Amino acid sequence: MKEPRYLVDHAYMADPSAHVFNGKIYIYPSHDVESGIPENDNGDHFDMRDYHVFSMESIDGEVTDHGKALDVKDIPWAGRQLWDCDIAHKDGTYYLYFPLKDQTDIFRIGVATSDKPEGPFKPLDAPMKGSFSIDPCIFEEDGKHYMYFGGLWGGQLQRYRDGKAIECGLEPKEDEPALPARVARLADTMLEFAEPSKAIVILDENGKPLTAGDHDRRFFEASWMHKYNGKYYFSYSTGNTHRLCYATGDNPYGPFTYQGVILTPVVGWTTHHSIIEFKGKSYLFFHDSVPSGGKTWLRSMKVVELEYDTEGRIKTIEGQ
Ligand code: FUB
Repeated sequence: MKEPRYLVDHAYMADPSAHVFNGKIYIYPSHDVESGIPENDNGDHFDMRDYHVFSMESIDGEVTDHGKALDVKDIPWAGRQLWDCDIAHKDGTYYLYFPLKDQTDIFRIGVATSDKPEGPFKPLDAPMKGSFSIDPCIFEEDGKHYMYFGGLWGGQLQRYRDGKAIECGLEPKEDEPALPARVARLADTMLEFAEPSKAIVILDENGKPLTAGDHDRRFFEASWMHKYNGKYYFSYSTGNTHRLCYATGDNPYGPFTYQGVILTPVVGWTTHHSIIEFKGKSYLFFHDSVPSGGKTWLRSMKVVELEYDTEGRIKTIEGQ
């Protein structure tokens, strides 16, 4: 499968988090809707209200929409905006992790559970203690689960330093180290963090942290973690320069060294992805705004094969 393929055409779905459960691919996207809210840097126009889960038995086969899996109306602490979610499976229970603004308009990360990968999911009464910002991504290794998260601007990451809320809420100066994504191991219950979150530091070719002014390479949002040939690949969006980039390291916490671009800018402002291996090949799930005629808040999910060179470098895919 060398050409990208749109996965569904009956609804706008973005930020696809793909996983393999029971031999099938399950996809957990954001469900884009026309909210009528004008576009702004705060992302108010991304006013999503529910999640659907999709599955497919083969990469080029039929895609099943399992219907509504969670509705914002059923989340007791909900304010607004269900953004990019992700899933984990442990001991027969599926845990859906989702960012949502609470009733004071602060993004927190919530959890909902189900005994089936397609849901429906039942939300807990409160968000995860100590959670903040957006875009949770779960990586599992040796029975341990790690959550990567964070996103700038509308994702509110600039309001925190070292995991604590700060008064000024501004990004660092251009020549200072960039604000990193965060990672924390999950507790055995899967419902809380087992430790304070740590910074995901991305180093340049000289071993120095990428700076906040390095907009072409620094982390913005959309964390994803996968492993290939024993190396840890942390991938992410650069936001306002619209690239998906990656950095590699030798353990889940990093540090990671910047490697390059996975996907050049797509049509639309945001770019967001997941990477899985299925039946011996690797795939990039992502989105663009081509079917909506370029509306950044109405995105459609796609998949394409992802390839490595002999040294484990990801071959850059053209977004348009
Ligand atoms: O879908 C809403 C937000 O847009 C996501 O949380 C970000 O990663 C960006 O794709």
